[in-house]
Amino acid sequence: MLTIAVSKGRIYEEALPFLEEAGITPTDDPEKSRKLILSTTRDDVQLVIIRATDVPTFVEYGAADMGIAGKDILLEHGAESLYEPLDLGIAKCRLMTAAHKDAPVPKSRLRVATKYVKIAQRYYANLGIQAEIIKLYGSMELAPLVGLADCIVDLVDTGNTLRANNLEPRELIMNISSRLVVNKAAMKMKNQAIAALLEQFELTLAKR
Ligand code: PRT
Ligand code: MG
Repeated sequence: MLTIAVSKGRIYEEALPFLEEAGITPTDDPEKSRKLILSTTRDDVQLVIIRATDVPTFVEYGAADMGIAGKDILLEHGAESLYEPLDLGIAKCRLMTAAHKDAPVPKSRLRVATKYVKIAQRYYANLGIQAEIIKLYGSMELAPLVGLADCIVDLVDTGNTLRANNLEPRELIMNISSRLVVNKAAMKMKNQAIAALLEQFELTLAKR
């Protein structure tokens, strides 16, 4: 049995065509079902539906053989222990800094609100900027509006969320897309099955 970890929402929706071309069609819709393990039209493949941030953990420990996760999540998790054989080019966005339109240049240490603590720390350290990183779990956009932070580090797609909150994008930290990750032991033990899937995914990518 091959277990693939995916999160609900945008990653699942965009990953579905890849899975379907490999003959993997889930027998339930995760948006409607409460099941966390979904069987598929292939007896040898099941999906586990988990939070996006938990995908690297499940794959790292071998609870899932492979998974699909955003590069943002992988970098923040520190996914050195995983193989990352494929950029699926889905769920694309940009990791950016953003601030209020008329934000003054901070006089002292820059305060940055984000859920990407490690990435932000590395980013500002590389620039030689002293920054205090404040960990939030959501609604980052609120932080500059209420004086919690000078700026935020967050994902931007259309920019609508920033605009709706009178914030503007500033610096691009990196372009983000979702990657296929594979557990290292599974890569050896289930090599045939995984290699066949990878090949199928590559074919799907090549057709795009
Ligand atoms: O929602 P939940 O708390 O369960 O988990 P999650 O937020 O980690 O999952 P989800 O499904 O929202 O995102 C999963 C992955 O999708 C992320 O890890 C990214 O790799 C990728 N992705 C692509 C995005 C976006 N685009 C995106 N726009 N993830 C989040 N957003 C959010 C962003 O954080 C901001 O709040 O959308 C808002 C900005 O969008 P625009 O269009 O208004 O700019
Ligand atoms: Mg979300």
